[in-house]
Amino acid sequence: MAFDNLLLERDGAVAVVTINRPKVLNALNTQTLDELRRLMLELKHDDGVRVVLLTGAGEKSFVAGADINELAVQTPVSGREHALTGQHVLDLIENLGKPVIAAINGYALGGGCELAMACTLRLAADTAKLGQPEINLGLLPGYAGTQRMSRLVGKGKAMELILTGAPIGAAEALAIGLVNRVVPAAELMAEARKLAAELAGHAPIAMRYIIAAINKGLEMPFAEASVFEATLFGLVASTEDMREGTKAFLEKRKPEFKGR
Ligand code: CO8
Repeated sequence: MAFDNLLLERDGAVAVVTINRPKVLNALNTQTLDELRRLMLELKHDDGVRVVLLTGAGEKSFVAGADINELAVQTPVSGREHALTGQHVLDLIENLGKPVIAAINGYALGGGCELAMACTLRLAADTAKLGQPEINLGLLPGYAGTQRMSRLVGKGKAMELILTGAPIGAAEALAIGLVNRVVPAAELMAEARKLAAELAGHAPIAMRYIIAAINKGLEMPFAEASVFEATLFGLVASTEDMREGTKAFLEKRKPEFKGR
């Protein structure tokens, strides 16, 4: 599959995807969103890929938002379609069934912050800046950022970040739970690859069900979510990987998971 605005590198079971429009700080135009949709679908169904790492090209930016050139000429109908398309792509990433790690190498603003929030885990360079500046354009987040932000950092902080539009630094993002870890900028990709390789060694089916249990379970009443968790627990008990994991523990050796 050829892409104009994405780079793909395979590093063992890790797929490294780079959004590559550095001249516009990797802003997401319609074409890039569509390329992301197609590539993520491919990676979802590729059993050789156990973890996806997502970053932005260049030193300055992860993704500086939706492409404002397109927003400036949107109509009510195209705006709605654009928002729905973005939401669909981010849902796909959130529920890919394998961890997607965002390596936030600079600005993650607007749609870029929303994209990072749809990822399973977020590592940020200490130089990163995150925020939802849509209000400054007379807009609001349209890729479900109002919802993911409130769920990640709580309603009060979400209101503050989205109503003021003011970006925050990596240290504050860590303090409020918007990112999982902050590392020196020069070490970001090495740390992200290390985490990705660690997760790639885990049992893929168990990871898929953990992601489903948390993502889907959070949208259910607690009692139903607990039953859902128990069902996934029962399913995972049928896997070769469960037998390998428990056997390896008892034999005091490292397990080798096959995704079966
Ligand atoms: N879209 C298009 N171009 C962009 C964007 C963007 N989001 N961000 C930066 N660029 C371009 C600049 O226009 C500039 O282009 P040029 O060199 O041709 O002038 C180039 O990238 C470099 O940017 P700057 O010169 O501005 O770089 P600075 O270091 O001075 O500033 C900033 C960096 C602070 C990141 C600044 O570029 C900025 O504020 N960018 C816009 C950030 C923003 O507002 N993002 C939110 C966009 S709205 C959004 O994401 C909505 C998502 C939901 C949409 C729902 C569907 C309708």
